Amino acid sequence: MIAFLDYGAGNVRSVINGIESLGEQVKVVETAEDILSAERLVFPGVGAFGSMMQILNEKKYVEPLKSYLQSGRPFLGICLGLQALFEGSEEAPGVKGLGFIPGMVRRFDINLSVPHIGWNGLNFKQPSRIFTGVRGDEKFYFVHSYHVVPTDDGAVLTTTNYEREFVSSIQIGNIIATQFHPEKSGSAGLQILKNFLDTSVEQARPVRASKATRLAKRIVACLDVRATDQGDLVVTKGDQYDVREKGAVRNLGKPVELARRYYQEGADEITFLNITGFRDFPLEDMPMLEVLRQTSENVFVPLTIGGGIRDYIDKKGQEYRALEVASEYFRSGADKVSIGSDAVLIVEEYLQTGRKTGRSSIEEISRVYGNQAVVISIDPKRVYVQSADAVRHQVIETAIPGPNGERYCWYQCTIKGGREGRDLDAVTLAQVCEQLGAGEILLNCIDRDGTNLGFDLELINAVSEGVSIPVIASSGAGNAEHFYQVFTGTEAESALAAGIFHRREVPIRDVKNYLKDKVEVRL
Ligand code: 1PR
Repeated sequence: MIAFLDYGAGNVRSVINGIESLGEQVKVVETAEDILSAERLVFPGVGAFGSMMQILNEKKYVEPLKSYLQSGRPFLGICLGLQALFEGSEEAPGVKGLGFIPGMVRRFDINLSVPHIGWNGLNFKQPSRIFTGVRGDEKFYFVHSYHVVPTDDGAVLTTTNYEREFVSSIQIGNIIATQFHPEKSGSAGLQILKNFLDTSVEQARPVRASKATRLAKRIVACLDVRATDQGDLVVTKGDQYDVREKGAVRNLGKPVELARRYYQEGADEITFLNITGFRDFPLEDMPMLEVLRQTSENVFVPLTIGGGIRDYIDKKGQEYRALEVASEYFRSGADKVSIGSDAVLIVEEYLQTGRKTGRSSIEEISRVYGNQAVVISIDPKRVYVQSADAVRHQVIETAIPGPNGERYCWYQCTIKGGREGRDLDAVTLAQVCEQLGAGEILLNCIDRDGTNLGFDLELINAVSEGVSIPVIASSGAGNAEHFYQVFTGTEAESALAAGIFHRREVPIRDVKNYLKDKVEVRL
């Protein structure tokens, strides 16, 4: 039995699923006594340092945790569960950590995108039992804006490079903690969990060929999900957002099965978009939550879910906050949520008033679950204009002229799945959402969706140059070369595709094999 410390701030379901998939059982800690009597303890921290320590203090877990750590019994901290071991964090000045390891948690002060999101490697500084059976060039999933800085190197197990070298895991005897998420790192991550649980495993120190580790470009498989007219929940796919063919909703398979297939084929991340979420409120449309629950049982890469994240009043007058919808998605197994239509409305209001309300879905969800958990899904389409100053939007000069030879265009935001165009451009939307706390941009493109013509590099450049958070390029992938173009022609950290994967035209493995000697990918 593994004692499991869940203080209720995010998706810990996947860690439990990971442990259970290895045949072990988990007991969730409910009292301080459960910590003191534990024989093995797993602490997967999520959210923000300040609120984590506040909850641990309120539940009176701090002293029991300190005495558990002193006892030297096996402990695995993940992400914030690593940071908690230190004296304090720049994320919450004045708030004390557990102080088990001398040192502080600092924010990344670098020129690259922060948060550091994605698959990166490890430099092995010591042998450890958790590395038995792990390849030296394996990559693990990270998502964080802060990293630990121990006062001395004695406890450092691995480092990772992200502009600078930072500490990515520590070990002191049986106390092990990782900044990366083993439960989200595919089979290599599960191997680490397995090794931690089996204290009889021998130590290993894998060897890496190259000097510095590198963040991989991510390949994301996207599943647009909705009910057919008969009420079956299916993966569908639009052609410039029109998902009907001869009047019926295209049915490309079952969501849970397809997600599993993409995980096995090497997808670095899986995104579900509940595409009718703008009219079918997710808390009244429970099948989507069930899809997440079932998927997270055996898909061990990050899961993003979007659709219907907004405030809502039901027919009985009951009010729901967007935060409640997001919380339900996280509890069901999501790691990130994506916000589409609501983000447009929030930014419109912000641009009118110039004030942050603190109560928008973006602000509330990022405050509770962290910026990295909030993705903004943008559904823009091109609007051609005659000159750079023809409209008050952010206009780009384009190499693809318009129908009347126009050499300029702007990207109009839409809501409700592309049905309604708004007086707002995609670059401004992304910039304001970043200020409000979003951690990533999922950049679709209605003109390219389902066309197989390749990504709209001009759109991706315009948005990624305007923000410092990572951008996921989406819409239009037709072959492996298109991924190469987007990774070399833009700053996009990841690229998403749907149709070519669903129709088995280009398997994810082929995309990775094509890219492997050209750009950094996880193999
Ligand atoms: O507005 O917060 O409720 O979220 C609704 C979400 O559903 C938004 O993220 C929106 O992008 C999505 N959505 C709504 N309607 C559609 C539709 O297709 N009719 N899908 C839709 C958006 C676009 C991509 C697609 C890529 C890659 N789908 O996700 O997967 O374009 O496709 P490709 O590789 O085949 O070209 P809210």
